[in-house]
Amino acid sequence: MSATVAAATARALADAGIDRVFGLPGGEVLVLMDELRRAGVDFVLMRHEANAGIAAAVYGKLRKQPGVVLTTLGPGAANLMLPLSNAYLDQEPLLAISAQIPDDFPPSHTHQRLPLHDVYRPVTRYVATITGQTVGDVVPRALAECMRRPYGTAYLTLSAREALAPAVSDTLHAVTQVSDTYDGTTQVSDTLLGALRKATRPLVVIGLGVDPANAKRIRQWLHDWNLPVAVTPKVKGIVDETAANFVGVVSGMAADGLMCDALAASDCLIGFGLDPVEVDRTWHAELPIHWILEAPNVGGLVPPGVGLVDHAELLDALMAIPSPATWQAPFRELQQRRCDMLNARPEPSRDGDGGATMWPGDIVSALASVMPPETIVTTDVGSHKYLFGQFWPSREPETFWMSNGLSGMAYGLSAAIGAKLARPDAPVLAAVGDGGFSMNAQELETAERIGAPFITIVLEDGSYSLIKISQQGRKLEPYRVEFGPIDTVKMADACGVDALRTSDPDELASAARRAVERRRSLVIGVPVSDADYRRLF
Ligand SMILES: Cc1ncc(C[n+]2csc(CCOP(=O)(O)OP(=O)(O)O)c2C)c(N)n1
Repeated sequence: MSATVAAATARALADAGIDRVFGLPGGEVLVLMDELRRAGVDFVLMRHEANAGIAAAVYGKLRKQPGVVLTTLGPGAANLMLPLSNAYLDQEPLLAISAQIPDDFPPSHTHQRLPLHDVYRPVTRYVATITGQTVGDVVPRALAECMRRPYGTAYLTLSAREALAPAVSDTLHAVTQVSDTYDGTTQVSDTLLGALRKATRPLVVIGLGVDPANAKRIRQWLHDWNLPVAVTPKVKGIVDETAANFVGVVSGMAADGLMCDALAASDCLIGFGLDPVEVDRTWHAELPIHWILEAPNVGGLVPPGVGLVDHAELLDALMAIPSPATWQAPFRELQQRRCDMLNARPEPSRDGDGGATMWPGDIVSALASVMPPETIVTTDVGSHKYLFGQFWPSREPETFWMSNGLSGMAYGLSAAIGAKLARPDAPVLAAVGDGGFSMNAQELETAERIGAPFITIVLEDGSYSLIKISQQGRKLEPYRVEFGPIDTVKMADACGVDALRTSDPDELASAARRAVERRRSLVIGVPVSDADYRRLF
């Protein structure tokens, strides 16, 4: 007897090395869930499908395979828009599978029927229905499409009825990955050498299009040639940000004015894997950039006249020749001003209730002083993301995760769960605002239940402070950007997680150190003032 479609789907996922599927069930996916269990694929039960999709994508990207999220039809499937959009714009490999009404149900059966394929087609590169006829082809194809660079998304539906139908063949078709055609390395390195020979203020800007496997080569090349380097937020850690040649993080984080000055001051900008999907201004289209791309950028875009080049091959070729010129830290003064910003602590300020607040720079410095270099940091979206994005001193590749192509709130905590499952030995730290925390704090219970402990820092300012600051910047009336307090410590306590609140940097550092040593989850509420954030932007 041939296997059911559900069994063949589960087998295809297991055969592809998928060991965990994240999600939240409904009646229509129970058969598939059961087949996944039988195939040895764990189901990570979460509290919201959007959170499950985000955790899955981070888990997948860290494990060099697609993350998989499974939901029911209708409302569960509708909740997939955020994680699919995020993964699509942030180059994270994510396969979403949901149930759907069978195609041949009468048209009058409108209950929970949504045009899901049409809705998700624009944010995925592959959409298909799993049937007995297609299961052997569409599941491996969807997985392969997610892993084609830039990493992307796929969406499959499987009706509860079809799940029980026999699969026509258990033999799965192998899908060969589409390979990119590369330009000659020599041509690219000659052009680069020519440009660098004349440059007095070169700046290498590394972006999302680099493969973390090339981190060692990149570091070596930059070191050998003594080249100044900046990164975009999503590749923080590809170079050691405590190194002398590190200039800063470009594209919309704190100290952005300084970073834009650095870009404008450079006479030779090298966009190494630079993807404008992270850039919220237009300098990438206005300044002359030597693009060195290995794969197309999000949306399949490649700047006019630019060919693709194998980064590893190019870096090996560059390192074999001596630096074409010498540069004496041309951005030294700017680098100093960036450091000074973090330490420009004003008089201690008070929060709205007159309580003490902590200077945001001290939060970063206190945590950086105790967390080991392999710590994975995730952030949510808001002022705190700008702070950590610019100033967290990332030292190792793949240790910093934020939603930046989409910039969607409710990412940080879910991403921390995916990261901890993928890297159980690394400490994980989620930095979130009190607005974002209230969107998905319930996932703290998930983390406890599945044994994925991490530290959560909640920066409490009683507002959607980034939006408040934006209102102030446009000289608009303050309007509907402040909210009442929800007690962070009680929220954590309700989810079974230890918590404390402090405005003392030493107490913050020692609490974080203890949580790392004990391998326990801990939530730390830190009162901050949005006026302080403004000094950093
Ligand atoms: C899902 C989603 N909704 C709305 C926004 C717009 N937005 C960007 S930042 C922000 C404020 C976030 O507030 P909070 O989490 O408290 O962080 P803070 O800015 O105070 O650090 C909002 C509402 C968004 N990016 N994502």
